[in-house]
Amino acid sequence: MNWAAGTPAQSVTVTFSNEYAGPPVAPSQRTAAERDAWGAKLRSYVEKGGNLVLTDGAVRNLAYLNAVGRSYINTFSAYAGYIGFTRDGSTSTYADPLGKDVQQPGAAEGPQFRHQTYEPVPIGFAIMPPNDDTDFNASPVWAVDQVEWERLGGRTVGLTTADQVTLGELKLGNGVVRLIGALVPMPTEQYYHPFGLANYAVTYTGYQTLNNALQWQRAFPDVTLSSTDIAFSKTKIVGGDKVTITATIRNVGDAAASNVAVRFADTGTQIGAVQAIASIPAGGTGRASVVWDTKFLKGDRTITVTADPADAIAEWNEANNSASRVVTVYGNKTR
Ligand SMILES: [Ca+2]
Ligand SMILES: [Ca+2]
Repeated sequence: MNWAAGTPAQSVTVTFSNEYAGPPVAPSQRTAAERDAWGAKLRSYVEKGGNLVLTDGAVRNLAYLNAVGRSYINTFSAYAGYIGFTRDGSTSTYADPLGKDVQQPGAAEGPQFRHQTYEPVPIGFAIMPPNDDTDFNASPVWAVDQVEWERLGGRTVGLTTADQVTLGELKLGNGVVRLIGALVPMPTEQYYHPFGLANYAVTYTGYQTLNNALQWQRAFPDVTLSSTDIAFSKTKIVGGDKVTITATIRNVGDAAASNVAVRFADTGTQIGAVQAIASIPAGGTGRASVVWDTKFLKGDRTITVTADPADAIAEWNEANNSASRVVTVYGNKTR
């Protein structure tokens, strides 16, 4: 007991308000150029074979990546964060890799394959107004317009309200961007939250959906050739002939190969300059050739062709990049 204090208060009144009372959020200090540089780096990461998962407000990065127009990226509020695992409202997408294992015994499913992805209250979002017990939509959702998304080649796996994609994948180069529009929104102090705020409040479906989105096997090219892919412009070569050697390089990987260097050698000595093929699509072929001057040469020669000799390209298999053929150069005493 503090005898030095004044008379204790007779009563204490504590009030809570749904109105945010803190200072206004300061505008971003980033310049448009910095934002564009950020977007270009992210896009480059994806195009080189990465998997970029964008959730909640980060879905806006689709615009910074120049992948989706900003006007097609929407935000709205729902009673709780949810995704309907469907593309058309009448069939489910549970068989899609991004919908895998969502539909489990005991996992609640609403109309149109709807599953809740996060709980609103632990992260501060109200589910009813202050003075009555009606439903109140405060939980943020970010989405891309379905018509535009699919026009751009995006795959729709989930919707939150009609035509608003909240789960999907868009291929860019060798990689993918995946969006989850309702998963881990920033907690808010805007509403009554006497028991504090959690950092996130993901449901079973939220965890499973994120787990699905994080699964990714990067694609790689694989350039290769065999001895039968090496061809000569002459069937009988006589010393002094200028022979064009053509190599067919095959990309047996699952990603395109760019700037494929090809080196030709005659029994260990490089023939001409290292050649280049601008691009070989996955499953495709490209050709490179060089002129071989056989002046002063005679007898059996081993012609070796090596794709990516300096190993500038990461591939599934680095040990299948060379092949050789032995050809005979006949003497010609009159030359
Ligand atoms: Ca290879
Ligand atoms: Ca390589």
